[in-house]
Amino acid sequence: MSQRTFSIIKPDAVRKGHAAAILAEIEKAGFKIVSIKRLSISKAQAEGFYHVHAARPFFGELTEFMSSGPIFPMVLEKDNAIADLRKLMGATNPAQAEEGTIRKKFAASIGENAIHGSDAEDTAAFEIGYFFAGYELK
Ligand code: RTP
Ligand code: MG
Repeated sequence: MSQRTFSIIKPDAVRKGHAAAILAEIEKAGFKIVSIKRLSISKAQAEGFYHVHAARPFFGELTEFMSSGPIFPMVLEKDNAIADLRKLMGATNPAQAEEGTIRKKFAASIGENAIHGSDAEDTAAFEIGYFFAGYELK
């Protein structure tokens, strides 16, 4: 069944000029890009987005990084979108990511790992609402 998920092309990938190549991988894998924009977020906005990780030791580093430059938040749609995007992204640590995955191709480290993807239906709904208004999702 068709499902929506939320993704971000992270600041490292944007800085390196990989945004279009990552979008091409996403489209090639059968995702429809429902909505996309380019913006920079504050540290406080990054903290709100990643609130589930607030107690983690890497929280400061993560939110500093996510607010370090422009990002491309987007909403993607296909059958089984949430699980399929996670598969296409590869493991959080690019050193462990499978051949052919986005993190294997474009990510440098566990901290700077090129792309975000929602991990469940409830987090996808929260994350879509964090960056997009209803009128942007038609
Ligand atoms: P994401 O949320 O960004 O799609 O990544 P993920 O699900 O694969 O990983 P998650 O556990 O949700 O962690 C969120 C982001 O935090 C950074 N991280 N750093 N230094 C570390 O040990 C560590 N662990 C996680 C990563 O950038 C990860 O994407
Ligand atoms: Mg995650």
